[in-house]
Amino acid sequence: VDIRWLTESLSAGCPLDILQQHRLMERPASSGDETATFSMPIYACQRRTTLDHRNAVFTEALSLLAENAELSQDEGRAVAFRRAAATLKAFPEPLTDARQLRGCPCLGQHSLSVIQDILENGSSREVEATRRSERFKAMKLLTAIFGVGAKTAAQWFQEGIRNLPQLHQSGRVLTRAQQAGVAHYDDLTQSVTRAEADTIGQIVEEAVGAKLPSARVTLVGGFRRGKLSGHDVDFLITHPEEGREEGLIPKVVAHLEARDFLLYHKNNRNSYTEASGTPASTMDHFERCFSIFKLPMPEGGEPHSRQDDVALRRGECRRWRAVRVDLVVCPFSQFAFALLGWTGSKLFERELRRWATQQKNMSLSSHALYDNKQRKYLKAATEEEIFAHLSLEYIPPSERNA
Ligand code: DCT
Ligand code: MG
Repeated sequence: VDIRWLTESLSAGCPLDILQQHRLMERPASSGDETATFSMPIYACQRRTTLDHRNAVFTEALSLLAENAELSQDEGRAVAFRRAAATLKAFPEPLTDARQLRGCPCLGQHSLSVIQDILENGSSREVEATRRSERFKAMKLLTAIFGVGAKTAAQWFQEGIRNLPQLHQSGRVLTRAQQAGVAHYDDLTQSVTRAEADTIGQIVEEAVGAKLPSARVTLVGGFRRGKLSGHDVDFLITHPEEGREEGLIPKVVAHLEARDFLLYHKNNRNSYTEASGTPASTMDHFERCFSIFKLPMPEGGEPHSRQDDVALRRGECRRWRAVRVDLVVCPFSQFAFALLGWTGSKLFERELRRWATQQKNMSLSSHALYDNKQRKYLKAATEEEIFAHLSLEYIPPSERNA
């Protein structure tokens, strides 16, 4: 440990537990080389990652390879590329020389060779070949249909389906979700703006307030992290008197349907109990509604989507757009865990769980935190308390964009 840094940190009031985690940093090799100056904690949940960073060209390349691995259902490879991208998102200066990365974690041979290629040639041959590949393009297009995952898309690709007209011609029987996904494809592949998310927030608050006064609605997901656009809008709903929130989803859905705000919905009931075991799984079990909203567009506003341009040229006047919305209801005692779990980013969440397991012998989920050593659940009323249980420095939502 660097004694000067330790003394400064202690006198600045930094708790010892948080200091100990800094021992879990990659140290730059002492080579006397001026470029090797930076050290970075290993787990993304130990770092502050804002939306604006200095190395978009590298993070976009690595994210594309991660996406390609996800589409090939190669989770291990996908996570490796996601972690490498996250390291570069947290890197404080523009990268001009790979030697700057000495002391940075989660950069394997493969990621480093992609970075080196970009540094030398302005782009990576592997990334550009992937971007152009027929399989990648088709898989991206097909998985962009709501209700279609990588497994289904791979099967369709195998059968020669590359696009929506071919899917239509194939005569495949689609699920109800996929039918809605195809019907609203153009709208749902356009990103949702913050203003649209706020309008939907007002609609949801009105519906929830009508069915359960004093219930609280919180915007979560990417928008809570400060993103200006997203692929959907996520809301977490709770009520301070535990138990009052039970069965809320069907009532809210009926209220929204009566006002013509829903194009599609599927409700899931809450299936979580503490007795069902320690919270190891990444899926949560909350009462939940996956939906497609019919969002009215402001009078005189610009047409939002391509489909709208088409509709307008046809002389039709469509004054709404489709938007994916997730409603999640949680018991009040689980609110802090659900808030932390539903704020993301996905990698930040994965890293929190990995930290909990590997460094603290605990299991973290969107429902609870279980201490395997003490064999008990650790309660928390706020996200700050969860970070404290995990001996992590508190990271606000805007800095969880790993
Ligand atoms: N989540 C997670 N693990 C998953 C899926 C979701 O931890 N496998 C959490 C993290 C984010 C939150 O749920 C909402 O998920 P998304 O809407 O998919 O992510 P987002 O960050 O809101 O991204 P976008 O802005 O594109 O909606
Ligand atoms: Mg989201």
